[in-house]
Amino acid sequence: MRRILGIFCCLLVGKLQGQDLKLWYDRPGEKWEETLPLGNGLIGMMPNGSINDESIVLNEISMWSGSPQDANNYNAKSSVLDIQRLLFEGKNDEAEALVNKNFVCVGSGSGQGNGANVPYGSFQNFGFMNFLFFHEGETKDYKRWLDLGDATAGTSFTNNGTKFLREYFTSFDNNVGVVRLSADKKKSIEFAMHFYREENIEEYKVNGNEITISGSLPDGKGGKGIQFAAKFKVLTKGGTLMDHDNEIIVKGANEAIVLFSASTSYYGHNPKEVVSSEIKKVEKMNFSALMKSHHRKYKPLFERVSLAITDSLSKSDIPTDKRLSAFYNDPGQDNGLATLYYQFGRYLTLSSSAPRVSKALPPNLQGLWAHQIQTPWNGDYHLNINAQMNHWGVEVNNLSEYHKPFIEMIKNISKEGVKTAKAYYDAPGWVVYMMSNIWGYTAPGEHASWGASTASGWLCNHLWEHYQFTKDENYLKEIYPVLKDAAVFYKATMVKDPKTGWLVTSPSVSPENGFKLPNGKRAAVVMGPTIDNQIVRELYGSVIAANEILSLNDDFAKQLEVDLTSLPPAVLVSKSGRVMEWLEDYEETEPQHRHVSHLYGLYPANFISPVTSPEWADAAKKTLSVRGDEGTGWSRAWKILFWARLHDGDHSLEILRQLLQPAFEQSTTYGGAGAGTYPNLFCAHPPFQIDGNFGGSAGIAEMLIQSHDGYIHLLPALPQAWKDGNVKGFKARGNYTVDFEWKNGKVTKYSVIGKKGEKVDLLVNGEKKVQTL
Ligand code: FUC
Repeated sequence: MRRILGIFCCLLVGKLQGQDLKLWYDRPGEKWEETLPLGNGLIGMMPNGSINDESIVLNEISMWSGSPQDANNYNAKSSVLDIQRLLFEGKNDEAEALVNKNFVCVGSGSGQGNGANVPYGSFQNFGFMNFLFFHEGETKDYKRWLDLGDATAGTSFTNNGTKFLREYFTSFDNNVGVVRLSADKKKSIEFAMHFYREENIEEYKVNGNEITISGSLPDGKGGKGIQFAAKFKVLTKGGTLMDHDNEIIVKGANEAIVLFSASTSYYGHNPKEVVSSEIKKVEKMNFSALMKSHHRKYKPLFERVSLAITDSLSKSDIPTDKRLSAFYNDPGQDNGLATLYYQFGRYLTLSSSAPRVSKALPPNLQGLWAHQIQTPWNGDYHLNINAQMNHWGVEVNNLSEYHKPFIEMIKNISKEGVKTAKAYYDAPGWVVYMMSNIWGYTAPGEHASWGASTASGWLCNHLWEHYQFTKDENYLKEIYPVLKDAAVFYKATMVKDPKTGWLVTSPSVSPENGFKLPNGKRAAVVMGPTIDNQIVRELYGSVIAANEILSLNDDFAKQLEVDLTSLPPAVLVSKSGRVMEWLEDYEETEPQHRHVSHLYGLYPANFISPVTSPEWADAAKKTLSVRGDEGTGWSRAWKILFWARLHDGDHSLEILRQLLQPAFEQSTTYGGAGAGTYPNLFCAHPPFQIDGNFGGSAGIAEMLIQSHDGYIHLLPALPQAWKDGNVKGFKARGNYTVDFEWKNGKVTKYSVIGKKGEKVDLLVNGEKKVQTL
């Protein structure tokens, strides 16, 4: 039994009005980063809205080249003692040379981030749905848009007095993409349409109103890997339709609908059969029935949360790209853009993963959108911040089931990672290093400086957080062995630092920063970087807590309690008053490095808090002031969360401004140049990387609600510019759903939904409250 608690139980129900949910533009998209993303978690479409050359980038999330590979170096374990000895002796540069020789992966690894044609593989573009139209003369009233409220996009314009409308969506009900072309005058729809893919098409058939294609991607070992297929069907009202070469040509129609379906053999089925049956299922449905069934599935998910920040200066009436510039110049002037960006993050979560199907994949570095064959960094699952950040918002944003594909991936990785633990340490348990792919890659990367940090502990943070938010004990039972075996690995491999007696990981790195040694040389390899100390502390704590909750009486948990007393403190403060990144107070090679790994304990973990550890919180502030507000897209997003946890909403808003800095750069930079947000609101690392979108959206939620300190804190980091607002449907740890309103920076109404009879602790307007539900 659940019931509503608190004041004003009927508060805010269904209050979606006041939300700003549209991205819109007054010209077609010229670059990919101006086109608008649609996706149902399996397939994606990005129309550019061009008047005569409409090109829709097509995607399918399992479009991966490569194949399973064992990249573990089974001789690595023979070097580990030497590496550890060199680290004990302070010879980090020599240790690093040995790591690079014997403690990295074997073979081609990730292909140095260009793995499309090696076994690691690359997530890649599916192809393009290209239209040629024949509009001549004057075009006016051009507009294209993406509506987050119903997950549809559109393009409209008037050409020679006729009003044209193109509508696009990827259905949340059936696995199809739909494009409708219509006009306000009969017989006006004329176009030629074809499919294009740069490589690996084996079959391309045009038959009347259908195009079917199929092919296979390289397995990276000289053979064929994933098979893919797609089908397009053009349905017209009036006019004529014919096929010609590789095209379908429509003339003088009143309306046309193009249906598209794509799939791959990744799911264990025959993609050709599947795409045919998907099209068959919908071809008899009319457009409005298709749209209705899409809305029926999408809207309840999206509408779980509404957020409005009152704003007399909203700029929703100017195109979104121009709006971005205006916000960058004055972030206090368009609160609507902050809420739009927040909901865009939720929209991207819904569009880039499909927990409703088995073998669903979590969003990769680009969600599920790609316009290239070789995507940057293989569009993979980077695990030293990126794939994690993709999921930071899912719980608080009331999309908990969207954690599941990632959790399933973690479970699979944990099976493969048993080999890696054996190969590198001859250890029990499982480990994964800093990247993975759909093939279950777990070995370290090709180079120590970025490839030698373990991620298994950090992944367990997700397993645990999902429990924290859902309180689902059956789920906890299911993942307990995965949590435990991650701890088994760390417990078996940590060494005693001879200087301090602390138990530490070795070798490792603080992603992906380096430091200057007393001998003047530079290195990255250490024992016990702060992030590892925090992650292991957190993991041991979760195993101990899970063991207690499930009454397992597992002896191993007792052993961890003992080991916990020998771990380094979660934070060591340097002479300069900052959180130390390593056990030694080294000087960083890059003081403004984009990774701020030593503040893992501030977010996502909870060791540094202005309430429970104010000195550490001060050290975190100093750390951030030296690190600076800028950085790559995702780095800026992380800093929104850091400042929110430090209860400084104005600083969070300042970083949101930096995150929304208009970006156009497509080539890779690392230092923050060109970073920010592209016209289509995709985050610019650069290049496009979706983690910053998810992190930014999670950051906005974190400014408004927090629940990691044992109570629900409303408005923990409210910027002055966000004076009034209301929210419905945030989730808090403990499986609570929280609605509230605020005026002049003070909460005026709130309600919490939870389990009847439970007591919930709250902090509202600086006052602690205990309420019984
Ligand atoms: C990590 C980061 C980079 C980039 C890459 C995909 O290695 O350090 O900035 O985001 O992942």
